[in-house]
Amino acid sequence: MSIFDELQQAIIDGKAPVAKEVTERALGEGVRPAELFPNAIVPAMNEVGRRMRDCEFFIPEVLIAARAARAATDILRPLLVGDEEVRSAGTVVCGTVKGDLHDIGKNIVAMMLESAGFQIVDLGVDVPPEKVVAAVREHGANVVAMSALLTTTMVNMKAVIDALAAAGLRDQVKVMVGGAPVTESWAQSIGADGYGKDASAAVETARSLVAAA
Ligand code: B12
Repeated sequence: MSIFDELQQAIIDGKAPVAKEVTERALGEGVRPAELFPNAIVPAMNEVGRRMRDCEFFIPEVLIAARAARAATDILRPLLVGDEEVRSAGTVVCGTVKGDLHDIGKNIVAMMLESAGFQIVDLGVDVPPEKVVAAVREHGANVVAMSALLTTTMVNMKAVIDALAAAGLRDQVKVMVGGAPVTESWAQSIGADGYGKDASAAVETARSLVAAA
């Protein structure tokens, strides 16, 4: 079993101490922090999602798996900053939309953006549009990055865009969206400036949006 498989299995099994130990061992063996996301953490949560959909897992198992994923990401977060050349690429206000409590993907995106040199203002989960508007104003953000994992909360991305327009800020800030149910065509239909299917794409999108501004 590779070290990636070991971490993946620890997360699926919800074993936070094992996830922590395997993550530390992987780093000790010279694995780069960013490699653990596509090779272990993201596939593990995808498998958890499949089991949830197929009724093999219920909320408690999912929460325990999420906690194990967190044990790994907590170790990786400080290491990612500075993984790439440190520079101020821009300021990103990020959050999960109102009504939605999923934050694993959003946190990974925030970490990868941070490691790519962006300043991050993370508003957390269940974020109302007014809070995004206030944060954009306060921090002079270049980009807003919104996450949604529920088909029922995706519409709240449009509410954020509308609130930015109503506040007269829409021309000053680019909006990118993502999350499992979000697609490129959805992003276009709500008037977002960009979409990313995963955290690496989020970094590429944020860079191109800032460059085009
Ligand atoms: C973990 C989880 C939970 C945990 C969340 C814990 C946490 N702290 O996040 C808990 C148990 C709390 C939970 C609750 C619920 N969940 Co849930 N959950 C999941 C699960 C299994 C995994 C999500 C996840 O973390 N994926 C891993 C991450 C890494 O992937 P990701 O979020 O997609 O993020 C990546 C990309 O999308 C992208 N990305 C993400 N955000 C952004 C933002 C930007 C700007 C960009 C560019 C890119 C980007 O980059 C990320 C990294 O690569 C999914 C199944 C799935 N496969 O999605 C269901 C799922 C999302 N949940 C679902 C449901 C129904 C619920 C509940 C309603 C269940 C209930 N009956 O109570 C509640 C809703 C609570 C609420 N109000 O939000 C459904 C949604 C169905 C739908 N069509 O809307 C899913 C799809 C499961 C299913 N198959 O039925 N859930």
